[in-house]
Amino acid sequence: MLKTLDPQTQAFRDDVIKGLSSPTPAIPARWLYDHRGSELFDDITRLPTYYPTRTETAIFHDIMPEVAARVPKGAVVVEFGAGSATKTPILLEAIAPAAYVPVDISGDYLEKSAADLQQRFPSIDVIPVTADFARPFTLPGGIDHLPKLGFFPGSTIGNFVPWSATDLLRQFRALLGPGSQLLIGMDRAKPVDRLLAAYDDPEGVTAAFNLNLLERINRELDGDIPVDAFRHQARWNDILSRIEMHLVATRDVEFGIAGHSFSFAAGKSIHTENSHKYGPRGGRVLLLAGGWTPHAEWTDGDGDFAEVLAVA
Ligand code: AVJ
Repeated sequence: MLKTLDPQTQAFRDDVIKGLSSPTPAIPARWLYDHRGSELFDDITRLPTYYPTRTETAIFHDIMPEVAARVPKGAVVVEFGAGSATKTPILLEAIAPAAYVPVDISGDYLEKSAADLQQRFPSIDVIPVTADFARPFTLPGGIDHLPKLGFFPGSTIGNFVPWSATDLLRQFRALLGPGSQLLIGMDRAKPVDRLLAAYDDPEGVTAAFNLNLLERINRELDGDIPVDAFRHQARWNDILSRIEMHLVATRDVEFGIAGHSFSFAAGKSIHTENSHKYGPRGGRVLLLAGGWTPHAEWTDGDGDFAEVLAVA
């Protein structure tokens, strides 16, 4: 039976049907973040083996005076993503911008976090924008004349394959304008055992995060995937310098989603996320290719994670 779906669910269904019909099945990583997925990701950020969040937070505490010295007074901070409750306040505190514009596709979560930040920073004009930041959108009115700082923490850029990462960076440049700056977090390449532990924790939280995608498909798209027939796997792809998350069928299975049927032989996988890891040069080249010239870069003492400030 044909059901009328909201545009978001329709886009989800189209991505899932198309993705699972491919000879190399894959589903775009953005669909991992429904309400449950966002909760599980939050749990991931506190895992002992998941180093990026705590490392970047520590870097922020160290570098904010230097960042503030390089950002003009009365700027507008545009954050790509709703903002992390721990990282965003460190930046807002340090640079005291005139306005803060968080951009996120999930309207509910965005409104909530924007309201919290507005209460905490009454002198900053908090203007949330509900949009997919990976697609062209426009900034709210009244801030055209102010200097802009783009903020893209968390190594989210690593979830985009390099050609689409450069497209995204160019789109940020077109949005913010020449002369604007970008503060971006990039995870660094490091020994494979540490990377695998970060994406396949002994507690099984990342496995639950990944498997939630199948539960979401069953919930929202009228699917009957036997979730227990899949297991989480983190793989290091050395030639592409990235962690890949997969869901691997542990036995032959057949299932249906929104009226389409699929069959997976044991061992066949669904590729659900990429997390690219950059060396110092590679990270800078990516930014340059995207139209941004790095002018300052900071890492933690172990060189696990980098924060780059670049100018358009
Ligand atoms: C927040 C999207 C950057 O790639 O490290 C964490 C997502 N996936 N564990 C990352 C993620 C599995 C995370 N990003």
